[in-house]
Amino acid sequence: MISRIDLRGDALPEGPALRDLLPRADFDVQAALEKVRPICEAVHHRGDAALIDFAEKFDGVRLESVRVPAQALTDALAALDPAVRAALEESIRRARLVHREQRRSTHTTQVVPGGSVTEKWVPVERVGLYAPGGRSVYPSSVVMNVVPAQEAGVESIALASPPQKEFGGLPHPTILAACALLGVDEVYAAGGATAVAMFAYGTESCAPANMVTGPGNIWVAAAKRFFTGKIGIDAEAGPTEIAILADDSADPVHVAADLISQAEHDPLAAAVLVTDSVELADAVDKELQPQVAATKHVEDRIVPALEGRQSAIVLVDGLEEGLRVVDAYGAEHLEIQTADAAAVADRVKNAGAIFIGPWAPVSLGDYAAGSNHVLPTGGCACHSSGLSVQSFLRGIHIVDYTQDALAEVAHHVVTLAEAEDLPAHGAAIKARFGWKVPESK
Ligand code: HSO
Ligand code: ZN
Repeated sequence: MISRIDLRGDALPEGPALRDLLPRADFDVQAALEKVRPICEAVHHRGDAALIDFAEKFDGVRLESVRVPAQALTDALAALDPAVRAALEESIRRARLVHREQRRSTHTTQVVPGGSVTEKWVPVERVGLYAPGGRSVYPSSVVMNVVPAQEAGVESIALASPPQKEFGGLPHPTILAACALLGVDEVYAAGGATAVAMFAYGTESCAPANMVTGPGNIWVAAAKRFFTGKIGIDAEAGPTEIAILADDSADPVHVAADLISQAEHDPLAAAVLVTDSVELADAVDKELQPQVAATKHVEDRIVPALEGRQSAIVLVDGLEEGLRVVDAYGAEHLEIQTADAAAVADRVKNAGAIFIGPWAPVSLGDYAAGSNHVLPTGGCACHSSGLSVQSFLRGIHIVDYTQDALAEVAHHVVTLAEAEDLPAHGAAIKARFGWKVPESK
């Protein structure tokens, strides 16, 4: 069901060459970009009317309005299964605990007497969050987007999610209920690229946002790329990934269950086991069959995900090689199921989130560890982090120098300006000192 890549024997290649040996999904955002361009342009020119037409075309329902009425949020919360409500509340509570501690405080560096630089952290003013619909209706993702934005102090938070035909054109009721629980009352029924365009340009009913975050399919990723440079985005989220670094101490039942858990998201989801134990590889292989047969979403998602070129069992010579492989891969989620897992995890350089040992499966992080589940995919963990309070903050430097403090460094500024052939830069200093460079003390 899952292919094998045998990297034992020869020394592992370095850098990108090693990455090329590892499995990864084709997720061609560039190709999707041309398809989303006319959608974005239509929203730009026709506003709400375009959103309503696209909802009819893509979601099969004619909307009366794009903005979700407040009553629909209240009703959705009232109708929410109490067990789901309790679980969401616990998820929110834990996420708040973690994200609250990510807040940053203003810091002043006294560079010289009379010269200081203060860094003040300012939240993004207005953020548009996207919660997918269709194959994935994830109220947990509403929590993971809203909590860091709120803890960062974002004042204006709006959320969009695709209209659902069976709910009269409203977004899915659990999405609405999650919004109500989190105190988000500005919600729109808009899906995919149309939602991103709505936030980027603004329409009659939705004010433009400074930033759009949230997971989504390739159309959402392409729309984010379309607007890069115009608005802030979190990341172009690709299909979900789990990598597990395991040795012969791992339980194959757990390993198989965890691989399947993320394969359940998408036929392009990636499940990668990296191990030096052929016995474990064989046992996991054997274990996959009955566990897959016993679950849901088998033919449409799990089997294609596990059989796809993005998933594999990678055999390595030992733990050192395993660490090199997982670092080269840069998984969205990385589980360490080895002896002394915490120490091994400490050595990992590239991963969106790391899950240590037998009692911290990715599913825990998806819902209720307190960690964020919006994480870098496609190897972006090598340079980016998951969603956090920091994602919604801007650090602004405030430069405050006295006349004496400027005089003291003026000659260096003028020298560098001349070295860069930018004499007007130097002149801006000299103009303050009778057009002369002050004597350095
Ligand atoms: N594993 C997904 C998030 C998710 N899982 C939502 C369940 N619901 C990406 O981190
Ligand atoms: Zn998940």
